[in-house]
Amino acid sequence: MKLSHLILDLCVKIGVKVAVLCSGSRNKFLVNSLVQKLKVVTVPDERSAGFFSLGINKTASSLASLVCVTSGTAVAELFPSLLEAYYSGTPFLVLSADLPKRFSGTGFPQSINQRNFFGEYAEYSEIDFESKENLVKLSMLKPNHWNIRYWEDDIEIKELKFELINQGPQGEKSSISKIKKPIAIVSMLDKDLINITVNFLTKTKIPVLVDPFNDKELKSKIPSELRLFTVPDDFKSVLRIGRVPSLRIWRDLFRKKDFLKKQIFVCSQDNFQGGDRVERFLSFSELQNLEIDQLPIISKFTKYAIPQKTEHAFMQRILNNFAEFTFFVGNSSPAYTLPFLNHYSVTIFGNRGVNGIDGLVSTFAGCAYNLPCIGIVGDLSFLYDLQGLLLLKFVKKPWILFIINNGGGLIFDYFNISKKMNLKARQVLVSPYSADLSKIVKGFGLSFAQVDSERKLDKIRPFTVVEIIPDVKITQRFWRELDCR
Ligand SMILES: Cc1ncc(C[n+]2csc(CCOP(=O)(O)OP(=O)(O)O)c2C)c(N)n1
Repeated sequence: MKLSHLILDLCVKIGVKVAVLCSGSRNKFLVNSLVQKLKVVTVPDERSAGFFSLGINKTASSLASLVCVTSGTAVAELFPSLLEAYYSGTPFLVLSADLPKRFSGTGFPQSINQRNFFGEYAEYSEIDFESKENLVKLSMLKPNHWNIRYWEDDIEIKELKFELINQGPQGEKSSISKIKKPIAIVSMLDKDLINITVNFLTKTKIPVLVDPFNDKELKSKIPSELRLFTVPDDFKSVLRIGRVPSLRIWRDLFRKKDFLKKQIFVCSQDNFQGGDRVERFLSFSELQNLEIDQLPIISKFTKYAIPQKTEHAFMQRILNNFAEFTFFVGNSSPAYTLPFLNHYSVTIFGNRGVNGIDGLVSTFAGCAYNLPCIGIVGDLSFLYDLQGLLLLKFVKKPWILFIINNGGGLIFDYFNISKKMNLKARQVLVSPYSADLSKIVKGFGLSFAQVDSERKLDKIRPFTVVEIIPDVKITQRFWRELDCR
């Protein structure tokens, strides 16, 4: 059988359904085969393609798609999305075409050294038409890079050996039976861990900070009387359950001087500590027998009214109006705003592995390719990833993309901390720009709308890119009232 057919048959066998393709001359044999076996989405920019595939796999919770690229810088362009996949535990597979080994490092046109290109961030397999034995490895714990060496032609090959790796290094485990005055922070969990976690929290009544980037099944099952909105003063330990929290509160804990005295326990499906302290890892089965020594007092949460025309007000209205959709919320202000909203009845995805503002439109398009989806991103994030608009053309499921246009990276000027910066620094930090978002969107052949009041959101229908114009001054005042950094 031809090498490329063997590879693609294997991809189908492991559950891949979609190929996100960035064409080139060197990967043409793979293309020849993948068009026969998978649904194909094409985009010229590999960076965007990687994020699109990430979005598909994120919402599918499986390796539902792969990215196929040619050689050279094409491979390097995948680094950002691959890093995000690594840190967020999202399945990911790169098929790259390469030259015979003897060309590596010679400076031959459109070639780089692709061997183990992603280093520790990917499981590397080399498939070489000149080799008698080719072993393909698939890790369920980190991204996968299959580098395929061709020369002039696809070749006949008898077999590809395959190995599944699903046992990774485990974090330091210790048997703990009791924890003192804990608060819990619950972040993204795999589906099969939701009930264990909810039962544990309900039984032990530990007050819990719920990360908004979570499945609605988990969020809605956590009893509302246990939900924390701020951190109480009298806790002695933190039990972090799920992936590394995206909540700002998690980062801020490490800035508190007395936090050094607190104990941190981690119960997660991955092995990331999520901070600079030595932590103890618990398994989900250990959770069942954990005894709690006193609970902290749940701090009274003063209910605040969200002022109109703030980014918070727009986002709350979107969450309410489109509750039957899945959400993809971008990094920076949109992600920071979520914990201050009522987000408990919707599933929210994000790129919270490395919190980049790159690739957000493409990831959103990937999410929407799988599920009806609402996206909310900042204006700089939007401009960063215009290729994502090309991908939205492939999306048949209903989607709406909201861009919060506050005139740049306003996150750097919203919080109290910006008062410490001089005026010139504050001006350049926000990266001022001039661009007409309406013309950009229409140029891609997509419908566009602009809203400057929450009420106007009620008229918005799917398949539209919507520019939101919040009141920046009121939003800034509100952030500062909330006493955010
Ligand atoms: C790839 C990448 N580059 C730079 C940053 C640093 N960064 C964080 S937030 C931000 C500004 C984002 O602006 P925008 O998308 O408009 O959001 P908002 O102003 O609403 O917060 C930048 C540049 C980042 N997170 N990721």
